[in-house]
Amino acid sequence: MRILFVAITLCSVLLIGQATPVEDHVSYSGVQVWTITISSPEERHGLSKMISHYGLEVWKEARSNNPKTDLLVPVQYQKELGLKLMEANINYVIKINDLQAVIDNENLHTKASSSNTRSAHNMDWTSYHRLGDIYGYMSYLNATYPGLVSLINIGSSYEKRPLYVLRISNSSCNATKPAIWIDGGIHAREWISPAVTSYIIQQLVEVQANAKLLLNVDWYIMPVMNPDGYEFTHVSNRMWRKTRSLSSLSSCRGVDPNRNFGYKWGGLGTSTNPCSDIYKGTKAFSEPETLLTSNFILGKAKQIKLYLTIHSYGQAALVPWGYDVAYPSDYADMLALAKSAASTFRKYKFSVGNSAALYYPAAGGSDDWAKSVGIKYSYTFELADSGTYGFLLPSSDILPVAQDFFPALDVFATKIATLKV
Ligand code: 0X9
Ligand code: ZN
Repeated sequence: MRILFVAITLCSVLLIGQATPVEDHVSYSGVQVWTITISSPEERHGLSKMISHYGLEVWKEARSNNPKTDLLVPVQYQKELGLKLMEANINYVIKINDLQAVIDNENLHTKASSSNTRSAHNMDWTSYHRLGDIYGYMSYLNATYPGLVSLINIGSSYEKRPLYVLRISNSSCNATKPAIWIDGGIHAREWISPAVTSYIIQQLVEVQANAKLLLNVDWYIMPVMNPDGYEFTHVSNRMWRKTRSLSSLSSCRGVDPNRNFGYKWGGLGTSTNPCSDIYKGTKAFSEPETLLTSNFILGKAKQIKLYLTIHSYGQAALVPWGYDVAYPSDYADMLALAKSAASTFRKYKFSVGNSAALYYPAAGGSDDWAKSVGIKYSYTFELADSGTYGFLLPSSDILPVAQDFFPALDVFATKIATLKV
């Protein structure tokens, strides 16, 4: 009896220990995604009042050429908000009935990393992978193709994860050819971005038919710029967007890395509230992720002629400036190249245009910063989809999205090859 009592006491101590992790797993059970269509400035005003009244999380804002807003509606507000929208004559549809169910179905084909101990890496493009698999694949390529690939550790994230850039080049000398930079995973929850960016790496390094893309151009590819946020979306909160830095002002964590770059920092479409998803941080480049990445790019700014950052969702190629509806003097060149790249897409149709006009003004973005330091061609690509699953694109869509995107790189490489370093 006494032994049993001790055993029960011990068990409960262990259980209590397990049940109080620092930050719990966030469940989205019953949370819905509504798409709301506004048809007048009055309706827009009414909707933004409702959003702030209920503190709703917006996935996508209505913009000039697209009057639709996607937002998350927790169970407790669904009835009341539905009535309010009906009273205000605002149209809405329930896009996702139970967000947690979609999250649970998103990545069904994941194989346990350890189940594949005999192969050299765990990467594939039929499931979304943890950071360890993506980094494991980059190390594998580095070891397997020493003449083609170099793995560059540019420093550490806030939580001390390495920040890796892969250089792909068939020339032994540094910086003789013009180069293309591609990054993914600035926003943690946009899983299709590291998936497509790592697919691009695979195609450039491992597919002989793509060797022509390396003839006149070097590539710098960083598939996960925000590794702390990315891991957090896998283990705790699937909808996390920001970095994971602690704030001295608040118990809310993280900075929006795409509001933290040092051009027009703190302007339109940014927040001073550490709890906001578009929090700009305490200063430009307050985050190690943005600071180290920007310093690396600056060190190669003469060589890098194209800056490409991969996000989701919305199927759009966004051309700077994004801090406001404003146009660089060579905007026509920038637009023409983006259009010709996007014209290669067969399955997913993209809109191409000025970032602030097509989406919304948002200052401190990486694309604007890259343009501001003299990289002539700088773009944000927002991959699929256009709103059905939003950030929760099923893993069976990775290959179709990646394969549709890849041919655009031929257009980019052809153009960049003509530019002098
Ligand atoms: O808001 C953003 O950071 C980007 N959209 S996302 O849905 N992936 O979050 C768009 C950024 C466009 N670029 C700038 N505004 N500079
Ligand atoms: Zn994004």
